[in-house]
Amino acid sequence: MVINRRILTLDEFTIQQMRAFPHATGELASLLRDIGLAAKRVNVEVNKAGLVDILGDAGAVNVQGEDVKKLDVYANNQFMGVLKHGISCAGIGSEELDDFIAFDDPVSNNSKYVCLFDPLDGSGNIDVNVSIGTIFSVYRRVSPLGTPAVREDFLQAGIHQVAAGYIVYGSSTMLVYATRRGVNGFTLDPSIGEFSLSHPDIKCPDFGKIYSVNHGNFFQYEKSVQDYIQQCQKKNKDTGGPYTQRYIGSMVSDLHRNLIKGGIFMYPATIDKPKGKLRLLYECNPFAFILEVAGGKATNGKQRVLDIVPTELHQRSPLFIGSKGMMEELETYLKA
Ligand code: AHM
Ligand code: MG
Repeated sequence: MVINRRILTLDEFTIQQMRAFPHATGELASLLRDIGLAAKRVNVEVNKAGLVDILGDAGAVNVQGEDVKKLDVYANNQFMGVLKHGISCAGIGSEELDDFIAFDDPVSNNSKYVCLFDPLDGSGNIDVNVSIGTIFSVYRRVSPLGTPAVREDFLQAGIHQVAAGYIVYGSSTMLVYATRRGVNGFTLDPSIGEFSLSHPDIKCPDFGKIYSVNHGNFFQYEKSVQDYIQQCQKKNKDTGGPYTQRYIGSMVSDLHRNLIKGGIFMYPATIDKPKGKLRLLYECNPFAFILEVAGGKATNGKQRVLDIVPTELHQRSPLFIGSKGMMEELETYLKA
């Protein structure tokens, strides 16, 4: 059997990254390894979702009044479990939990990071075999080492993220993560059960041809957003329009595609949801960080997403995110 030693696994890559930082403690590498492990476990369950009695609602309603799917609960427990038993995370916040959890044991209290995640985003799509994903973000805690994590550790502006990433359970399973140094994508190689570096140093093209938005809500959007959407549909030799509309309804898949191919994704405020639908801490901030590191932009329509100082864990925000050139075009409409 020929082993391709040029392809690095996730662990090899994160350890190699540490070589550039002689003072690195390895905590972030260890945290990413824990997340990779939980992702592999969730992947196994997602793949057999059609076979076992794991489909359907778990019978509970989460803090945001939405049905909780069984796989959401499973994924939440997996990510929480690896982080709790690891050595790098002082506590977590999750879309599926009412409040943050400080792990509060001697090792966790001496860990410098906290982690926020949406364990299974797009879970309304599970029953119909459409790609879903996990989103995570990592912050350095602001509370003193040696003490349990506190709310302020989680309520930091997105600009303070140390790392952010996602796992897309798609036609193949991929883990993509960003640090300030770059965005890298790893595809799960089922033959060895390892995430292997397949998409090094991802850059989001400045322009693309895709716009992603829920058209069903069109008449609920502000006029400026409606005008921009109509512009996307018009012939325009300067922008390359008309653009192509692609909307899976699974943010991780929609944004993964647009990150690679170039494009713009919008979840604007609507009359029914004046604050938007997506959660600032679990969905908007991690993707805003990833896209910005990759060369793109993200705003809530008024300000840069990463500058928003959150006041609540489950806060929602409108989101406009994507290729830099397309975002600048959109901004001319939003300003008008
Ligand atoms: P969820 O966290 O409950 O799964 O909801 C988030 C999802 C995103 O993945 C997706 O972009 C959006 O909801 C789709 O919402 P809509 O069906 O309103 O267009
Ligand atoms: Mg979600």
